Amino acid sequence: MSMFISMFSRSAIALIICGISFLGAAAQCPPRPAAGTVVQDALSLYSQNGVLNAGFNMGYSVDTFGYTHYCYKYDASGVIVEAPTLRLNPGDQLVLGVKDSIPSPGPSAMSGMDMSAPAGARCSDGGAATLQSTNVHFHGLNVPPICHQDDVLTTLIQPGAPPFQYSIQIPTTEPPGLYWYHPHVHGFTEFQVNGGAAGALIVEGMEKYRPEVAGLTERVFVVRQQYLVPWVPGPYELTINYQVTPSHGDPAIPIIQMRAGEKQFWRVANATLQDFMPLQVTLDGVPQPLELIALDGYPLATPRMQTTILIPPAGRAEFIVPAFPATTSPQFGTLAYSTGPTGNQDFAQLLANIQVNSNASAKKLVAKPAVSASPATALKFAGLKEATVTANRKLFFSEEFGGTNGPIQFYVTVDGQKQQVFQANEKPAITTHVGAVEDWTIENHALETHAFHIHQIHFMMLEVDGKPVPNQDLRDTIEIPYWSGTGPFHSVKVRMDFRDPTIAGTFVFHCHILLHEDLGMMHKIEVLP
Ligand SMILES: [Cu+2]
Repeated sequence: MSMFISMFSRSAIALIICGISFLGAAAQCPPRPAAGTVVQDALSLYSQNGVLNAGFNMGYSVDTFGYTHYCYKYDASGVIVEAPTLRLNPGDQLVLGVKDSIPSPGPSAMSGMDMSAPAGARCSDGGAATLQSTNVHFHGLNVPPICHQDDVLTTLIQPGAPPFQYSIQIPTTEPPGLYWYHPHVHGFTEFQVNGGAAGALIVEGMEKYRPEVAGLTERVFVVRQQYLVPWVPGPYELTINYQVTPSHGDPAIPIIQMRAGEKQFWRVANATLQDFMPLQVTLDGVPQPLELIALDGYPLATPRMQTTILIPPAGRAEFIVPAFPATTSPQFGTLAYSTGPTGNQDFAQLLANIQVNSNASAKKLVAKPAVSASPATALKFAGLKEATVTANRKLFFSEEFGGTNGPIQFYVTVDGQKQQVFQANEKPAITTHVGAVEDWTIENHALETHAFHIHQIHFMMLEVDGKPVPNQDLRDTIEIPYWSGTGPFHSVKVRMDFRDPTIAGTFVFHCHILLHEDLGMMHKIEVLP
């Protein structure tokens, strides 16, 4: 998307870079792991007696190579660590205080699209959204879109304000699996996710639904992405658990350790800005069979063997990696992915070398309890397949070049409505009500692949390009391939479940290429009680 650079003046870019000099030491992110070292999981924070109580401090710094780092800092008994993994059981409460310590004036004094809600409807500090404002979206959690829970439309945490308290009850029927948290201030999401502000959240109990994982060593890998200058596509690098992968020139390769003869349960979050990742584990160049257990934090009805697992930006995949003999040298990486004529280039990338040891160097990270005697209860969205559909809708992604509003505009549009970018004060593009079950067909009219995401609920996959899918997985983010310029548009048809009264309220659906979201490829949906 090289055209895009012209939207931003060189002075604006210089201003962003100049911001480095404004930094105070207190805001700095902790050092990241050295390249070519053993990949470590993030610190896990566990709920106790049904509550996980924690505090994050949002910081910012620029590393010696010029990459900006935003970071969720957590004080672990005097040691500052980044983005711990939050672990909760269904029914638990997450009490999370978030303080904004992004320096002000920080990376730039730019103030962008004002997402502030009308006076009286604001949560937290209000005011205008700037590069220094933040908030938190709990991606995938099926929880209310209201103040102090998973609201991104009216929640703004401003620098220096007292910590903002999130208090979220994890539903008792929440699917066990991998979720993630990240900032979601419209206009600035890419900036803050760029280089680091993202972490994993796990709802425990996968072994109750997928006993295949019971007793396995578990690893949590968060793949992030950083641009030298966010908003300006150019050099970028991927990181795995904050360790830089060999993106440009640096030959050091992260190391994942496994014991010889040991299967492992990997939980991988795509926390990149825009990267579609077809993941593989290879041995001597041959893709190995991976047993896919869950997608987007929802256990599959039946596990399936795949040699390639595609996760769009913001998607998650949980799978069992086969055992390898000692002295073999498997590798973990992502293939290149074509996002179309106007899309970003998603390169093939080695993420880690797997070191298979006969000794016990790879410790068992989580001692999984034996499979619980308590029966697995029905999860959220149970019975959706058989539910009566109350409405059908069609939406489409599109892009416009050379329009009056700039060189390029990104739209997601409800069929029959006018193409327009997201506005903070817009009326919801879709209004529905609690109890509705809707089938949405989402087309892509652009020459670029987009990633559809809706907050608050998962949706059931029904069709791709008009053909029923073999596996009706529950997803919260799905890729919709680009239009080649001729022939029919690609589409997915999904079933939306608005039956749960706790998700009543106003929330958003958008493209999860974060630049697109920031530029308005998003709209509101209101679910009336
Ligand atoms: Cu997009």
